[in-house]
Amino acid sequence: ESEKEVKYGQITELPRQDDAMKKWRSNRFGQFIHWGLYAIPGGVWKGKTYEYAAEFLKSSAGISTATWDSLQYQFNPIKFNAMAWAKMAKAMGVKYATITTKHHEGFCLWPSEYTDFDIENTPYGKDLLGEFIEAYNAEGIDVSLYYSVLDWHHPDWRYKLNSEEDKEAFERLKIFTKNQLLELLDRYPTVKGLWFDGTWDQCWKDNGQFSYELEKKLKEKHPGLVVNSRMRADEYGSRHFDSNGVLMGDYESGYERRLPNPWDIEVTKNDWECCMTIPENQWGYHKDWTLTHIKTANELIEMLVQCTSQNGNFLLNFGPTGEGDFREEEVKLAKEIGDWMDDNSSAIYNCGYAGLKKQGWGYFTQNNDSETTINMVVFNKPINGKYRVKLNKGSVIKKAYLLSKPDKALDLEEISNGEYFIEAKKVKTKDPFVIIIELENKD
Ligand code: JFZ
Repeated sequence: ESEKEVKYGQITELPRQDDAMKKWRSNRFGQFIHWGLYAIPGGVWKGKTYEYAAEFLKSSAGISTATWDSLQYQFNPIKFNAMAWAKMAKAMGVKYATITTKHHEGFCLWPSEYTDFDIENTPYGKDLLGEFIEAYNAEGIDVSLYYSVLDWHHPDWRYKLNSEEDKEAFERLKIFTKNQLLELLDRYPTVKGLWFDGTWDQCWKDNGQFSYELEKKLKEKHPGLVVNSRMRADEYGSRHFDSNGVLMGDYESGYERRLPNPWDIEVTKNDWECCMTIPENQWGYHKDWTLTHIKTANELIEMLVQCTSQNGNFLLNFGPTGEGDFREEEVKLAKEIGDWMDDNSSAIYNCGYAGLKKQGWGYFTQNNDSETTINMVVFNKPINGKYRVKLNKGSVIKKAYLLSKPDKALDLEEISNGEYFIEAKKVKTKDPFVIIIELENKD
């Protein structure tokens, strides 16, 4: 196959091996925060509930920009306590957080020099984003910033450029976008990454050179910066991956509310991140969570483990209320996940693909710094109480035990060369648990 010449494709050779990227990779578990004016109506407008994603209410309910924008004068999250949020995140076990600095509505959570549609011009008035970053960093949590290029508020935003006037408007929008991003990096120098969204517009796809130059500029200003593939298009309009299939940005961010096939090995070759909602499709706060299935802690933990087993990160979304606290359901899930992480996070942090064939009982993970210790995270107990493991050629199991009972060796049965049953019939827990196997090379 003939390769296309791509000028505005990948910038950094992947997978990145610098310290900032290694840290990003070792974090594995992150908290996504979607917070903006949409948290005030919470999916309900004039007594009517709109089932579609709450952060899209303006469009679902056909609300004019002027009316929507006036919500700014109601934004007053009196219950917001950045330190309490950070403590909750830390207790849940996340190592990073990504927060919406500006979603599609265009409202900015920081006092921006480039617009009045920002936190400064609300009853709250203070630099909310700054408080958030400071508190999370104080708990040892890395912060990345979500930024939507698509902007329903900005007069220069258009989906497609149909006229000279549109082109001029887009030139101004490019300057605005660049200014705001540089402003964010200037104001918040501890930021680790940028998470771009709203980049599916025709104008963005038609301007691959711009996103290329922007990625370059942002990285020059902020060494180590990690950006998602969603930021980018090449000069032919290919998104995420360039026209030759080469990943752009630093990691693949196309796994949105979905996971790869758990047996897929190709996906382990790139860095990637899955972002996930707790209900079916609500990112911003929605008042009514009875509309769809609400994922349980164990379902979410399984997603986190699966991502880890395939070298991916898991970014779990929370949608705080307009008052600035978290709904009960989110608080409870955070606690349940945190309790599990307290005992089992050694199978998550700094772990990745173990190089073994996935089995039906769950997922293998392996710490990046260990060659011989492998975690088996169990979600389905086999009826016979025996856990199948097939090793790669040349290695044998020296020992197997439960993470919770390291002193008690589990019985091993070698079925055939390199293929074993590990017996763990007496495990009573109803929650996912971890079996550790220690390997030895035969030669
Ligand atoms: C976008 C936003 O529209 C949404 O509100 C939320 O912020 C989410 C994280 O990102 O939604 C998307 C983005 C990408 C896809 C689908 C929905 N996609 O790639 O399929």
